Amino acid sequence: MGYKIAIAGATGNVGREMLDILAERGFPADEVVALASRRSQGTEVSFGDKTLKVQTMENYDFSDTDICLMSAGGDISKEWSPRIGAKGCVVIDNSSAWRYDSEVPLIVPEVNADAITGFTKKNIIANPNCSTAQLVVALKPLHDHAKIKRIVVSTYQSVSGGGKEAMEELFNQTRAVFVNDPIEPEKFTKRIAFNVIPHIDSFMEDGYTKEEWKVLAETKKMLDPAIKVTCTAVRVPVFIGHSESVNIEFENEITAEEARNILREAPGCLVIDKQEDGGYITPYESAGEDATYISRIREDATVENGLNMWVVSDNLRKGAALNTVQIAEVLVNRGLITPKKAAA
Ligand code: 2RA
Repeated sequence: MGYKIAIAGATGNVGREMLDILAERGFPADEVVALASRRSQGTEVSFGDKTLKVQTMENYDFSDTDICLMSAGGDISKEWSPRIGAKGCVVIDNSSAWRYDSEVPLIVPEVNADAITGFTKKNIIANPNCSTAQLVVALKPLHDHAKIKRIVVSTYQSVSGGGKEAMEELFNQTRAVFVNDPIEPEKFTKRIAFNVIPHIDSFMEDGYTKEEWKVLAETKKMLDPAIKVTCTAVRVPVFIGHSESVNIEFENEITAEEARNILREAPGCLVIDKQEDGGYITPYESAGEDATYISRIREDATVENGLNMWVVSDNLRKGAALNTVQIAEVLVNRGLITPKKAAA
């Protein structure tokens, strides 16, 4: 007997990816339901070799659904997740609405799967921001070995993190450059084609952006509150794949070779670090893949016990949809939920 799964936000970049990943990984679902806003009602989305007709959330009764994978934005999640949770359906939410709630576990299975048991308080589990997910996958095994004191992260984030319209804006602006059409930024604050923008999400009082703050708060919640984190988040004209330059200061000694060997064995990590032309990963190559790739691992002689590295992953997969499905797999594999149908 399998589970009944709903995908809320099924027509978005991440929702479609969730459907693909559930099918690819053979998630034990008897039934998968695609949900979205009224605007998308009747739209068709693919699930494996099937086509699903999108239904509206408003008209859907979650009572017999076991898990809702939600990627419908923070405002919708704030309103809907508690209601869905109250129906006994566990929500795994991809927005930032619940990540910092002490009664909601924030989970990357390779990092803190054991914290998942806290989900019963609200029946909600939060998925981290894309830039944090890949970062903590790479940091966790190094922290376990040599204890991280401080990290400096500079992100190079693809436009797909901003949704389908952001991808269209990059495409249209790139075309406009070649045909000499005028360029009017719409979703982005400045031109994104052949440019980089040091601004993602809204500005906060201290001059950091919300995206930068998320990296800090989520790393502390999932990995270790004692780690000092500072971040600069930058949007780059890449369609899929977030990259990060990470400078790490450890409490204890660790060499680049030791780090390489630890990361080679670590869950979710793939080291590509040949220290020669092309012997590293780029975001283009990470698209459609599940791994968190680590390249350019080297010692930083400017601090005691310092390492630098380059971390790349498909932001729609490990940064969002894949991690959400992996959280659902933890619930199932640890026997933390049983299909409602079986109980009936
Ligand atoms: C972005 N972090 O890349 C966001 C998506 N969650 O804009």
